Amino acid sequence: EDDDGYRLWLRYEPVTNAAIKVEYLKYASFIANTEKGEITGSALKELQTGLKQLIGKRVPAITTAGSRTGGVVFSLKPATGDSAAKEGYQIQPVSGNIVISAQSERGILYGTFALLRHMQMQQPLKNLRISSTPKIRYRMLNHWDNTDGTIERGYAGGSIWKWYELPERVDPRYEDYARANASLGINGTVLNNVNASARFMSQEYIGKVAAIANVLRKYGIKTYLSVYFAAPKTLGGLAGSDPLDPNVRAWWADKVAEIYKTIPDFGGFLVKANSEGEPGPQDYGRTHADGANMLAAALKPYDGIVVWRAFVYKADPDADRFKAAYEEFVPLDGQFDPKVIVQVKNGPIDFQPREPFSPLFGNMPKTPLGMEFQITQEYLGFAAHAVYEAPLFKECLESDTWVNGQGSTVAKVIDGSLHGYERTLIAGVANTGSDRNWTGHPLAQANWYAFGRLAWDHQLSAEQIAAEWTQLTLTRQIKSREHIVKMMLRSREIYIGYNTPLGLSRPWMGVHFAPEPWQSRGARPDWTATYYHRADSAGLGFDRTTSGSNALSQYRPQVQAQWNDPDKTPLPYLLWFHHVSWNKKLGSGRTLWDELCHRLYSGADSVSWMQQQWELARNDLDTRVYADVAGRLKVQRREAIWWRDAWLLYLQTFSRQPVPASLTPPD
Ligand code: GCW
Repeated sequence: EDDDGYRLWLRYEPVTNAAIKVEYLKYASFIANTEKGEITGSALKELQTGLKQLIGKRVPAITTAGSRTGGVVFSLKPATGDSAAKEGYQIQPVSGNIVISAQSERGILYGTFALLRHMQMQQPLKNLRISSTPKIRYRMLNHWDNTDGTIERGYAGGSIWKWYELPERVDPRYEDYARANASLGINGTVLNNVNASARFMSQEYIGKVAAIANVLRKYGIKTYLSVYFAAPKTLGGLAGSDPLDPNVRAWWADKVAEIYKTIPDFGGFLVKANSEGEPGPQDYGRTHADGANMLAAALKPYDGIVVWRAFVYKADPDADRFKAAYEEFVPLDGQFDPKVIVQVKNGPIDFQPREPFSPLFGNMPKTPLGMEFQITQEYLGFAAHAVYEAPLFKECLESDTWVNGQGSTVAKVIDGSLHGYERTLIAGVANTGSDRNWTGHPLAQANWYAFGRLAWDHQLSAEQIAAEWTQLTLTRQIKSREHIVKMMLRSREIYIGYNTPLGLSRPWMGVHFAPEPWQSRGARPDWTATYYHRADSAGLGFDRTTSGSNALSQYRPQVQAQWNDPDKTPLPYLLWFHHVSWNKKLGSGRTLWDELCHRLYSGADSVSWMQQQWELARNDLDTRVYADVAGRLKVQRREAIWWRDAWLLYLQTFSRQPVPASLTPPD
């Protein structure tokens, strides 16, 4: 059996429950597909593949069911609703058949994957009634992949895009990538890094991109590109790239026309501008809105959109980076073209293990704001540590911004229900690479899965998704599944425990893996660790109240009230907002120093607990997957201790206190 993880959650293992198999066979005489479209063709192919493996039967395709019963029927209805209704699907038994109905081919495809998911979990079909529509319109992956095959912040090998052999050779893996995404409802993908090479705008690369787009299209996925803002100058040979210069505007209009001639359903552009040294409109004294609107104008004749990132901050030692995106973007609210979506990272700093939600959410009512989550584990232990991210995603989505009173959650901002955004978006920075199992760490597949499931329906729970994924991917045995799900659900909190407890942030520089909290203010102060955690002899943490940077003022009063009093701030957020003295008694009854020691120790110790959970599931796991994860957990255990000790030895130089004896029993 091919259990190297390549098949992800689409393994279609034979159904073992005899009664269920009998029931499934009752609906396996035919698949009726009246449509001749490419996407329903993919749905048909997937269903045939799935059923062959699940129940061992090759199910013939027919064009219409007529009066026949005992099959699966694709029923495409006229499109009447909005875009969400168009992508949704219904599945139900109707006079002896299972009918998948939808208003678009995509809906049929998503319904087919939902049916297959149901069958992989050996659920009965009798009384099956599923009706589902996506809550967010653009559900995308962002790849940070480069032309040379490397991936920025990628930990699962090189890029799956083989630029050097495209467009002539099209790797079959692109189709499996598309299947996996479509099975979750992901409908867009940005192929290249936001630190973009201008080469992607060259005729040569547009041809390569088109070859990939031809594959993704069959699975309802649109292709997008990141753009290098200065391309008119560097590639086009113009004097500059000023967004208000008519020559520059004409260059982009021509470029867009060229792209659409080759890729008629091109999705649009993703832009990182005036951020971390990337060029942008500010180089010409223009605003983010000027830059975004210029690209929107070029895209005007087409369906494509502009996704403009709000990840900006300046090298100012006196500024608080926390406040930067809000300060630059809120004043521009109302100035963006309707084709523009502003994409905001979940937190105000940078994908830390725990951040408060970005204060931009809720504060740009006239501009659709999209969510950017990072699936790849840049700050979560790469592919060495097991961290299940759904709790992180959910924590942000469920945060209450209070902008329109209680219940104004971040989820309601990005799904458009709070401000009536017409275009809504959620993006995940991909964790996929050329490793045979796609994500390096076998359990990191669950993060790709969880992102996709939440992009479709942010109301699903982290637990439900973990249980589903484990069952589809690792084992159907309930006991073992429970051990794994328990371990997944606690994994992020455990990581935070030994890595960034109590609201610490950015204890790393460089590659973002090793503990380096001692990195002090250097040439670029905001690229040193001490800028963030502010350890000194008095205490630890960043004061963001009125006595400090007052970043809290960017939130509504009710949110401020949760975080502005150090005595009331929930401990997980404490050091995000307060500089706390070492001996201050916290709500836990311990001093700050003792609490830190406690959390660092229990975090590191809990990795052993994770190892135990994994051992308890061993008998129901594939031997290779078992061994792979067991090995990585050993690495994680060693590195958790390394993190703990690095923090403690460093902070001790300020606190001048011992680690409580209860934590370090003599051996
Ligand atoms: O977290 C930082 C990363 C950079 C990344 C940047 C961004 C793509 O360290 O590698 O660049 O964020 O999101 O633009």
